[in-house]
Amino acid sequence: MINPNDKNLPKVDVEDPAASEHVKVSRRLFLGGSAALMGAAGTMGAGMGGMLTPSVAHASTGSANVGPGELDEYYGFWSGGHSGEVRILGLPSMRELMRIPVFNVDSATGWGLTNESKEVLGEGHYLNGDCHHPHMSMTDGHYDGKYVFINDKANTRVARIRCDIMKTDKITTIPNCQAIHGLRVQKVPHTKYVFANAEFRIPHPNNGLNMDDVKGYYTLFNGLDAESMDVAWQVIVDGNLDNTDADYTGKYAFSTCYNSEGAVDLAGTMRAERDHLVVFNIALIEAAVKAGKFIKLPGSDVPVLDGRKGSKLTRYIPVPKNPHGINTAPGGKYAVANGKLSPTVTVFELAKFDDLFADKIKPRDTVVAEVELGLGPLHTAFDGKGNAFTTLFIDSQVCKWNVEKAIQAYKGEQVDYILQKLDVHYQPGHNHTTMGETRDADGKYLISLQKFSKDRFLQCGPLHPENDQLIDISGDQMKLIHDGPTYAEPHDCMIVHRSKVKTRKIYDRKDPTFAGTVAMAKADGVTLETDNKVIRDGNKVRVYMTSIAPVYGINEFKVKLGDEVTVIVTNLDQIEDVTHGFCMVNHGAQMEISPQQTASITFTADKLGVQWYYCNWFCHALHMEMRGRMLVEPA
Ligand code: CUK
Ligand code: CUA
Ligand code: CA
Repeated sequence: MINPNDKNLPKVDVEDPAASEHVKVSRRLFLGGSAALMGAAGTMGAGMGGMLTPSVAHASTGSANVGPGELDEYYGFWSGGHSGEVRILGLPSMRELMRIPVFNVDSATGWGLTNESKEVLGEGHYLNGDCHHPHMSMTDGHYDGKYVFINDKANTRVARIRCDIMKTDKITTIPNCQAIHGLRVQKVPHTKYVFANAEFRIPHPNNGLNMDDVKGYYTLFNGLDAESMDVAWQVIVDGNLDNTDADYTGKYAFSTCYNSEGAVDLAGTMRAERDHLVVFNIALIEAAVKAGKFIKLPGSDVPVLDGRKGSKLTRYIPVPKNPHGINTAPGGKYAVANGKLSPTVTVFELAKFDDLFADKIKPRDTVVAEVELGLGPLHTAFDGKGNAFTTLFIDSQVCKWNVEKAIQAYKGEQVDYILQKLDVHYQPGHNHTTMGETRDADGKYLISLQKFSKDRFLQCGPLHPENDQLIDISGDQMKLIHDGPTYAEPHDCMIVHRSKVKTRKIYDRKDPTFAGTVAMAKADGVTLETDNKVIRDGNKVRVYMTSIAPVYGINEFKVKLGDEVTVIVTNLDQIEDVTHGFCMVNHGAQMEISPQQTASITFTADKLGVQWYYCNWFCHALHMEMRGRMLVEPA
């Protein structure tokens, strides 16, 4: 029997600057060492030990080809749509690198099953989610690699993903409203706030007594504190809210509204020729909160401010017609609202917002262009060179246009502001350029996310994947270079240069994601890194075990029928990529334990007799043998 705490087992210090070299060496050590210890030849040894450090993809564009073993230049963070998760793709290869469970339940990692993830999700959490807008925290308009935030339209939540481990660490349910849709971050001076639109108007209080008073319904714009993830304030608005973005001064956020009519049926939402953009003045909102000029709605302590028409905190700019996306250009000079039912985009000059709030100009005076692009403009991305790329949903095209030329044309000059239209397949929604929502827009690639793939892929039954197309925009002409099927309507994504993302190779033993479990162990007198112990506490049994490839520290443990069993596994392996699992057969319990991580799962021992558990993440030549028995005796 191996002692998992044997000091002779290979170790590697990952904090060492030469860690990658160490990891390579330790991989060989690990396999050689384990084989020697077990007296058995590791069949996967040659493969893993022979792994070379991948070379870096050359920076040229024009092809999605990234050779075997080469690394992509960009991380793409993809909303998983109504799968409720976030996915990481490599660009330009479009290879799926990782899935991050957020609002969903994930069998592979145990997200939604482990005690640590349940703490993030909250007790009695929903099993579904609907993600649309992943956005990374920023400092001075640059991605800072700290967090990715994502909305859940389905259950009115906002989640945060920690980018050092790529796991969800906070989820906040937004009170007093329904369906969080548009989400963006404050770009400057840093992401103090996450801005989140609640889409659907509801009665207040929503107690079933005033449902016919449709005019009295309203919804709220939300500012979340990015660090605490508490809702800092809410602003009541006229109409509903669709998408949002922020400027590059930190002063303003703005949201589109498609239902200024306040309708509750489809025809009603299309009645007016113009809806609006609501502009929020962050400093005035903060001052009003500080001055106590707010109300509280039943059900939360969050300060609620009145930002309806006539309020000092907001301005309403009329925009045609059921506008959808709102996108700030990388220079920070302009923002573009996308007309959806109008073939136009509306360009706002953001510097004019100061005068607008000073009542020196009228709302429409902030509009410097309103030009036709084609049918169904939904979202716009930028190349950082003055060009914009707008998806035309109905035309199934991306339209490349020049912002300054559009402004000249709007003034009446004879200029062609449309530079190119490229067919995409089919019906695009969001699009996104490399680094395009930051100051670092580099104009290399554009992603266009299509809602329909129709005939682009082998058919897999009536349900089709979406089609995410990669377009090279580095030259004068857009060039389509890759079709990427995705599952469950991603809506939106963002593309981050890999230099901005620094992930941990293994867990820090002090990681807050399992701090609660560490505290529980301490109360039980257990040291997770060394002890293998079973603690009985009435009919609750806590089984603390270590794991190191290919053994658990506990080979068998006894419980009584009906006991509530919590298994806590601490993975002592220090070798990158050696993740263990824990699965209790026939108990619906399964989880991931990555190197140096602690994870725990609770289930009822509701079956008599021998109940096997096993490691379900392939970790070693003797992975199949990594298992043990729970012996369940009659109560
Ligand atoms: S939305 Cu889906 S295409 Cu939810 Cu950002 Cu525009
Ligand atoms: Cu441990 Cu598989
Ligand atoms: Ca409307």
